[in-house]
Amino acid sequence: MARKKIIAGNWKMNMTPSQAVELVNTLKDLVVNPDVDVVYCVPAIDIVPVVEAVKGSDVAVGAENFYIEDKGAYTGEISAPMLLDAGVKYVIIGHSERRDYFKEDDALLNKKVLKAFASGLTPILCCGESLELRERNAYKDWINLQIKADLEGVTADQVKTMVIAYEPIWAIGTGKTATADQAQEVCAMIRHTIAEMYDEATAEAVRIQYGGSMNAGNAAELLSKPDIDGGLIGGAALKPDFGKIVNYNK
Ligand code: 3PY
Repeated sequence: MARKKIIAGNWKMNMTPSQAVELVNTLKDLVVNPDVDVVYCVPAIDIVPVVEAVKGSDVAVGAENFYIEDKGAYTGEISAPMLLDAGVKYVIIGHSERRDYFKEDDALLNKKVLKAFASGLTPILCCGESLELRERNAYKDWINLQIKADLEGVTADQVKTMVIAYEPIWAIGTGKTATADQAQEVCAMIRHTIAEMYDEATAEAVRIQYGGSMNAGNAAELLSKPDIDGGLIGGAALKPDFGKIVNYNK
């Protein structure tokens, strides 16, 4: 069965609650495309108003992060049951900004992936290489190591439902985008790795996004590639342009 495209905005640390509602209202009629699943991954404080604002539409809401315990003395953290109760469906895990600034390593990210599944959240698991790794042609091994470590103990049935986002770090917030061929090469490699770890049916089912300066100008070409099943969108998710990305095939 053909994989349905999934376009998710990663708002990062942008949008106050009132700005968030304004943005959702601006985008309301622009993000309608029956061929695409649309997700807004928003800061924790925006979750409740954004869930309210998307009511009646097909847009799902995601979190940008969570912690692996259900509750307790973890000042500043937010748990899976809290997210679920607020109406969240997806959660970004392992964005390079969290790996880098917040020192989240593969051991923790693997626990987050397992916890997300155990709780009923769908992970959007990010992976990707630095410029240095790309330039010395070590990026494929690096990404495969990330995937294998982050998915340890995850079942084939779970992988079939999740999203993996390939985001080369050198293309994040830099305005540089991987070419469609570069992005396709890595997304195909990730699918091949999933086939080796699980089986062909799992590899065929898992949705793999490209992320890293995807915008209204380059989305159609990136999304025409056979192994690119969607996008994780940074800056362009905060503008009406997001609607053009969602409607890349119109
Ligand atoms: C970007 O496009 O900058 C992103 O990091 C998306 O997650």
